[in-house]
Amino acid sequence: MKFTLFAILFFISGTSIAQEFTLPELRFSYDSYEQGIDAQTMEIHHSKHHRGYVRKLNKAVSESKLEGKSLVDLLMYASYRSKAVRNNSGGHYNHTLFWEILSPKIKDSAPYPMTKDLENAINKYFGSLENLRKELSAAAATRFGSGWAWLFVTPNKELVVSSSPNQDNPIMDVSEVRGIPILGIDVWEHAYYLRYQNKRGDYLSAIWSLLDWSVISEKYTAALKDPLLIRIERENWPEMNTFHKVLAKTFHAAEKNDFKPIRLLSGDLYANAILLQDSDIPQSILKPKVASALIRLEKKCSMLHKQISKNAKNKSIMKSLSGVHDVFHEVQGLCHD
Ligand code: MN3
Repeated sequence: MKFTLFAILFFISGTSIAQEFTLPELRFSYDSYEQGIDAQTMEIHHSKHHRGYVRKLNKAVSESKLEGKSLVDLLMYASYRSKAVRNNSGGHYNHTLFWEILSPKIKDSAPYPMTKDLENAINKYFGSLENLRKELSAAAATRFGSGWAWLFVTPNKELVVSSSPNQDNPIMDVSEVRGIPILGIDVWEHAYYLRYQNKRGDYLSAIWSLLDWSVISEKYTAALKDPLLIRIERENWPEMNTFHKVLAKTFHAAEKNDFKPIRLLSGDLYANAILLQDSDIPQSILKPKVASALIRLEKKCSMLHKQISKNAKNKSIMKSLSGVHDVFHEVQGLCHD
């Protein structure tokens, strides 16, 4: 009886752990992509490399106590994450997208058609599909070392080509221009070395012939409507992110009765409050309430800095710092209304 109870408890806790990331199946067999990529490369890439990213991601997430976070949340704040979380969350996301957009062509049948909307957008931003191919190939070919080439949708709903190092991608806060990828090309050597060796250009032509424009079109339509675009736009506010970092360092220490950080960094905090107040507020939260809260934030930081220059007591510093913290959260609240 006891044993059964233990077995049930074990089973229940076992299922709650099962919230882990898993390796997705490929849509076709490893040998279906032969026209562009050999079966052995597909198999090693999927069953060894991608599986490795998934395994290391689960390990890194558990070590960083980030269980339960979505993959997108891990990517969004990549700059705050450990190297292992950043590399392996990117590795998992990027490869999952990569497998989805590749389809072997069935001989003599029509290629996977593109929607009119995507075709119009490509013509608008690149002139033609051929120009997009050239831009993507150039981005992929000039990416030094390992990385990815991307076609993605920005918060302004533009289509942009970029490349990123390692397993980074445009969702990450480390990217200069951010957005939702709809097409990604793996330019790590493990993606092509067996058949193409050092000829990355030949590999890129092969990938081009495998692209499934129906799937990419679906991804384009979904990206345009995805609330993640608005999140990226609002959080793509470098001055806000820098201010937040300095505030977090000083406020949380002071809460634990350590006033060294704020005494050292009050000038920094004030300087960043000025930069924040002068910065371009993201379009979707551009409202008078936000602008006036930023002015108050700057005044409070100025006052706090003056107090510290006059060597004020911890108690009054805490009071002012809490005031800064409150206004900061007021701004954050206004940003998410
Ligand atoms: Mn790869």
